[in-house]
Amino acid sequence: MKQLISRTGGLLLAGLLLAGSAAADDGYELWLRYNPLPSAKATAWKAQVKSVMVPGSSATLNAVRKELVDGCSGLLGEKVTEAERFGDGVVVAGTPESVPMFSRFESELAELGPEGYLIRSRNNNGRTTVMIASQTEVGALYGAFHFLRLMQTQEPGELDISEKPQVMLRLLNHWDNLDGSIERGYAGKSLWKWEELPEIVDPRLIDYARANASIGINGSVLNNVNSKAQSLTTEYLHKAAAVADAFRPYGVKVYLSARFNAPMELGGLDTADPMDPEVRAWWVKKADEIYSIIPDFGGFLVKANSEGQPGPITYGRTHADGANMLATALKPHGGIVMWRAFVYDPDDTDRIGQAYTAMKPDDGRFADNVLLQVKNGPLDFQPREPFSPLFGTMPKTQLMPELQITQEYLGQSRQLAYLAPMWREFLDADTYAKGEGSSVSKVMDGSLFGGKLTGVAGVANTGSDRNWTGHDLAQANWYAFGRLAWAHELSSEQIVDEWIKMSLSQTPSVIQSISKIMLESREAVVDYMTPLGLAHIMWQGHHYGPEPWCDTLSRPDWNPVYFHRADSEGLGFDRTKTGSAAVEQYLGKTRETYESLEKCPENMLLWFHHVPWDYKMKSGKILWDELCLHYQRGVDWVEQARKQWNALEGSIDSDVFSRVSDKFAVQETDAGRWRDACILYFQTFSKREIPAGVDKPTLTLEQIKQDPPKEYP
Ligand code: GCV
Repeated sequence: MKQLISRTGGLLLAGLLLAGSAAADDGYELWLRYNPLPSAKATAWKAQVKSVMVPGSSATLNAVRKELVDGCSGLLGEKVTEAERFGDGVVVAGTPESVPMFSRFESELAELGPEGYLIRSRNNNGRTTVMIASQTEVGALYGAFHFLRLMQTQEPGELDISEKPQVMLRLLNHWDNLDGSIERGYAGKSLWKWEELPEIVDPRLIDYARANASIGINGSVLNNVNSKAQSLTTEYLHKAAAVADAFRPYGVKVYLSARFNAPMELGGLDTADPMDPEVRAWWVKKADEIYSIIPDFGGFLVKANSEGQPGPITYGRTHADGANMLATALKPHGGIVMWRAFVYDPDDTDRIGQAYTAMKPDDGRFADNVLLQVKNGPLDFQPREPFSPLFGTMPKTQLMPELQITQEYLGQSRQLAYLAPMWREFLDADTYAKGEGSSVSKVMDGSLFGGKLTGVAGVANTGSDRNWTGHDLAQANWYAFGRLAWAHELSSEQIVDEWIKMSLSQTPSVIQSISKIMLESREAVVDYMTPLGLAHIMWQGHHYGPEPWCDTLSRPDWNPVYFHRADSEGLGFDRTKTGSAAVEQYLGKTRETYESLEKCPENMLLWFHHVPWDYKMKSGKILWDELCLHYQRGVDWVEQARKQWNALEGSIDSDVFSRVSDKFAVQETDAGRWRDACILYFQTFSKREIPAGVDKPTLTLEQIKQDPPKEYP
């Protein structure tokens, strides 16, 4: 049932009318539910919002008008009309072209740029008006969404807001395959039904674009980075064009992952060498074709010479050679290349150091329409990693962080992990590239090193599940990615507070309770999966559940034993001078801190050091005991969080409540399994008793090994 029912009293009838029926809340509407506000808040906003005026008839302006009318009507619990003229209680939105009186803002709007906007309220003798203005229609749409967010998160008052995004390219990366499956997707099938396109365009694509616009996401890479050349055929370009048409009114551009050897697979050439004139000509022709079909195509994302993907190294060329060849083809059309730094070579000494070794020599060699897309950490989206040393060490290259919204290594869509705190940790990390205060966020927004292009990518957690993200609370991660991409200084607390108010409840005690659970959730996952800097000990292949004992994969650097290095002496990977020396890729104080066993933050300890089992930790306990207690703490947290969630029954929508409650039951069992498996396995090396305060495993290690965790779904 819609949450409005009991707690909003007088609004019940209006709410039901607006909702159409008392349908179950299936999570489809995300943070755009626009459920009626509590009556006191609604009454206060009604003084400021009586009608909406959005002159013009373009697809984007129609979307602005619809959003404001539907949103205000839903929130205020009564139909908000469209105004013909500007006057008391009118919310007017548009550009200086569509709303001539906005020409007075022209110089301010010019400073805010094409995506920026301002929101102003004016009070004349008790008559209030709200103006939402931007240079562009899409900017006005962003402003409209901001205003609706304000209505849900604040009390009415004077508005004087000027906003512009801190990063230019705010993209989702979809690892969607052409057969509808999604690599590392845990929420159903791909949203793009390639077999039906271009004739049939699922209306859901419009809802997807609208949700993205509401948080400022302005681009989508439609296909997996493990790409098929087929996506670049004329047939598939027309399909992508239909998707681009659906997204365009919402300011979401379409990009494609490009397979580097497409000139061979599609063009029949016998090489993909980026210096070969025929190869170069093939890409120029392909780019021309793409832009004739999708005039505002964004560009290519490329995974090259990584995990079996073709690339320029095969031909004795560099990554920059490969990227620049594609960049040259796209340049006349305004397109860009996002070249991934996720490369590693089995022959190297330490997998985490390899992106640096491969990419650093190319610093300053990439064309100005290339961004190097770098995962947040040097390994692979682990529950906790230090930041990649490439941030800070490639000052002459435009760097674009790649974050993973889908929870490949964090419990997938079965477990709660609110990721904003993890991303905050990354964005706030100090690279020391120009002394103290050289944070990763300053590399990302271009303020540290300059650069014409800035961007950030998030590997999407969306799919065809009715609630989009599998776990209802994982919607908050999609939301948080967009909000941080737009304004990277936002706190995890503010983002979750907004999301809860827009998605679940306006009741302070409920908000507080859910917010606490969500804010703590990622650290709990770290505790019961990979505490103290452990990494990559998940089950092989699907990466769900523990398999620290795994040593059978064909490449050593795919095996958990490669990463944790447990032996009779201790645990952890020595990355100091006495080990792989990968710590030397960091700069200044960061390097000094990580390098020193004493100074290294304990939450990264085993990432950088091989630590004796009886090493005294800050708590005074030895490493072994501390490790076991972290595992226990994670499990205890899940038990508590589950209870706290279950106590919310009746305070939030009953369907959302039950779905999340079911997920917590799974999380509790699986967290216990993580604890037992890891403690029993590491005990075979430490040869020590499980300390007091830690539950004794009920199964043996052999029994656990015989029962692999189930792959999604
Ligand atoms: C798309 C990890 C994942 C792969 C993914 C790869 C990448 O290895 O397990 O599924 O491939 O990263 O980011 O390219």
